[in-house]
Amino acid sequence: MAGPDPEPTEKVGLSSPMVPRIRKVLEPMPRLRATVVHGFGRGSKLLGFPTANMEVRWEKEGEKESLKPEEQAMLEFARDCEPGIYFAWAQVANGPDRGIYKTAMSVGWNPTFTDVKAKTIEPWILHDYETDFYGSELRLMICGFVRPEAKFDKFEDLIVAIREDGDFCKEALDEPSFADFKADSFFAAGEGKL
Ligand code: ADP
Ligand code: RBF
Ligand code: MG
Repeated sequence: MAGPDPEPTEKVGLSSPMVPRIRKVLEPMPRLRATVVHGFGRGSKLLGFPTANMEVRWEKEGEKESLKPEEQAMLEFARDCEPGIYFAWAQVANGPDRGIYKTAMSVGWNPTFTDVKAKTIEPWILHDYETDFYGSELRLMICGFVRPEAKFDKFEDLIVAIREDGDFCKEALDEPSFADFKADSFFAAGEGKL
C-alpha cells in the first residue's frame, strides 16, 4: 500500500536571477590590514573564485589591548559589520605584486555551506596573481555594500551570483567617487610588480 505523499522539500535558497544589488557607500570607509590565512580550500577548487581569507583574532576578543591597532580594527569590523558582499580596493602590501586592484568581498558565514563557524572576511581580488600570497599583509579599503549573503540551493547559482557580483563591483569602483581611493596614501608605496 502506498504511504502518504512525502512532504515537499522546503525551498529556502535563492536562485541567482533574484539577487538584487545596491551601491551603499560606507562612511567612513574602513581601512583594514590583516594577514592572509587558510580557509576551507574550496574558493578556487569548488567554485573557481579564490578568496584571500583575512585573519581575525577572535581568541583575543576579551583582551583587545594586547592586539596591534590594525588587529583591533579588524576584529571590530568583523564583529560589527553587516554580513554580505562589499566592493573594495585591495593590495598585497608586501608581496611581489603590489598593485591596487578592484575587489568583491564576502563577509559572513557562507550560508550555502554548513561548516563555517566564525564570521569570515574573504576578498576575491579581481586580478590574476602569479602566485599565492598566504602569510602576506593584505590592505583593504572598503567602499560600499552590495547585498546580503544568501543561501543558494545549488552551487551553480552561487557561482553565477559571485560572477555577477564581480561585474557589479568592477563597475561601481569605476565611479569617480570610488575610483579616487585607489590613490589613497593608506596603500603601500611602490605600487606595481617588484
Ligand atoms: P582558502 O580557502 O585557503 O582561502 P582559496 O581557494 O579561497 O583557499 O584560495 C585563496 C588563496 O589564493 C589566497 O589566500 C591567495 O593566496 C590566493 N589567491 C590567488 N589569486 C587570488 C585572487 N585574485 N584573490 C584572492 N586570493 C587569491
Ligand atoms: N557564500 C554564500 O553562502 N552565499 C553568498 O551569497 C555568497 N556570496 C559571495 C559573493 C562573493 C563575491 C564571494 C567572493 C563569495 C561569496 N560567498 C557566498 C562565499 C563563498 O561561499 C566562499 O567564498 C567559498 O565558500 C570559499 O570560502
Ligand atoms: Mg578563501
